[in-house]
Amino acid sequence: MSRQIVSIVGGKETGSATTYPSTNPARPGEVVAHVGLADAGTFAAACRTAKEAQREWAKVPAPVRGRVIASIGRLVEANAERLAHLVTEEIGKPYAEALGEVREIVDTCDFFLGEGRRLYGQTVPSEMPAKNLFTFRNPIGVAAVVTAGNFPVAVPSWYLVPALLCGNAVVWKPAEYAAASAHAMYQLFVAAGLPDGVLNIVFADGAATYEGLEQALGEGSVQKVGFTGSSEVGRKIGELTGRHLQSACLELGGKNPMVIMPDADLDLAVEGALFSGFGTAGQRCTSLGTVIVHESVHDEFVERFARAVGEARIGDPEEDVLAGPLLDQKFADRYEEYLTWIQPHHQVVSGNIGKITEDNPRRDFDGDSANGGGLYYHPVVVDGVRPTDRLFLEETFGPIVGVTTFSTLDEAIELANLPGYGLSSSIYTTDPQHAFRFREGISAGMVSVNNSTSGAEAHLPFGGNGKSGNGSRQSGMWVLDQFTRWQAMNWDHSGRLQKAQMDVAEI
Ligand code: UN1
Repeated sequence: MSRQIVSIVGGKETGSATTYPSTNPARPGEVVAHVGLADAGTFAAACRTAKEAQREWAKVPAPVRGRVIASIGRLVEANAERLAHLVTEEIGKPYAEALGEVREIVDTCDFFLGEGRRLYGQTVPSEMPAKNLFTFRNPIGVAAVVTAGNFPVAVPSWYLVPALLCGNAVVWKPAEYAAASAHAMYQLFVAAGLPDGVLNIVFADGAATYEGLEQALGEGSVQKVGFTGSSEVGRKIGELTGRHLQSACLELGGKNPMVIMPDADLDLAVEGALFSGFGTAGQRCTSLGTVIVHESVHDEFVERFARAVGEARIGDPEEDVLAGPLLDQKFADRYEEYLTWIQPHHQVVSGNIGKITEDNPRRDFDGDSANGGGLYYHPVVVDGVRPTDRLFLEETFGPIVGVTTFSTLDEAIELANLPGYGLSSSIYTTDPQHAFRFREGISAGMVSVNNSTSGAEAHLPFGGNGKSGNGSRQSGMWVLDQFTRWQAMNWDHSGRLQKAQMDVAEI
């Protein structure tokens, strides 16, 4: 049954200029929600409304705001299955993963609810007698949060929960193709007791969002932009925010490497590569891009990996499958473009490529492949990838993994850093020396040893360097620095004017 949804600003539904159909990628003819899209003016107005509401919200004591976060966590937990089924229906994420994604919102709330009773500042010694120095964390004001649809609820919660806890108001612009999931999560958040205007949801296309953001930044009603999406758009958001002397928290793409040492447990490595490369149909920013395997174990690894990929269950995301369909038609179109990057010097070792149809079938496939069917694609492993290939250098958001070889660990690290992203990475080895040398040399924000490139836990710093972001971190206690600004206070009770650097106490 399809729904009609529109933006909600200051607790009120707004009108919309156009409508976007968010469809079920397993059955593209099926509309999950008709989404009313707002214009740039509505986006900017939402930021002004948020600015008003923020003043009162900031006055609510942080422990009380923490209790609201606790209620959000409980409400999400109580509605976890309903929300997860909606995520599966709208973006085709396998149900077990969707439930895990909802779990990640609860984890984030669990982590931050206690922060309401901490949110520590410091007392700092002064260089002068009878003078006290303090630091305080102040809310920044309004955060505009623009999120992707591959994690339509968990990743937004990484921004929303700490931003709200710290006393900020939020204008959230979710991806249109995941709007119903976002809308359902929004309703749970506000039902937990957020005053009107503190959290606003605006559905808009990219151009209206950019224009609205520009206006809001110009009017001084946005102090932080949180953005998860492509490196290309992230660069534009970073430039726009910088022009207005505000900062952006950018979580962008990845070309995440997995290094397999000759001493690795190959069974474990195959399992890790399979999940990293093809879980979520390869559509995580942490998905595996290239396997960099030692030349001595290359043949054996590739043979086992190709077999595992061939046997993996792809199909109906409500079932127990490794991957369902791609997120949306626009991602399927882009993925078809990535397939054209396959060169004559490459060997496709996984079998068929392209969309799974009756004419291009896959064994054990249990999705709908008839009449154009769902957006299901063959998982692809490409061997013989060279460091100069597009397939090696650029992010391919979808089920395609490259394989290349190395002879020394230094060479592997150099290859792993070459594409210039720096989000996640992984090494399979039984030698701790190798693991630590890799950790030191890799430019990624996240390093796994004997585990997948994807699947970070919600209380660690999540984020990347280089083309993967501007060094900001999206989760755990580190995110508090995104949503608060430090204020320093000095209090002189000596009864005279003591001048810093000039009146230095003698021993
Ligand atoms: C993303 O794809 O934007 O670490 C985030 C992971 C997930 C989050 C991915 N917890 O793979």
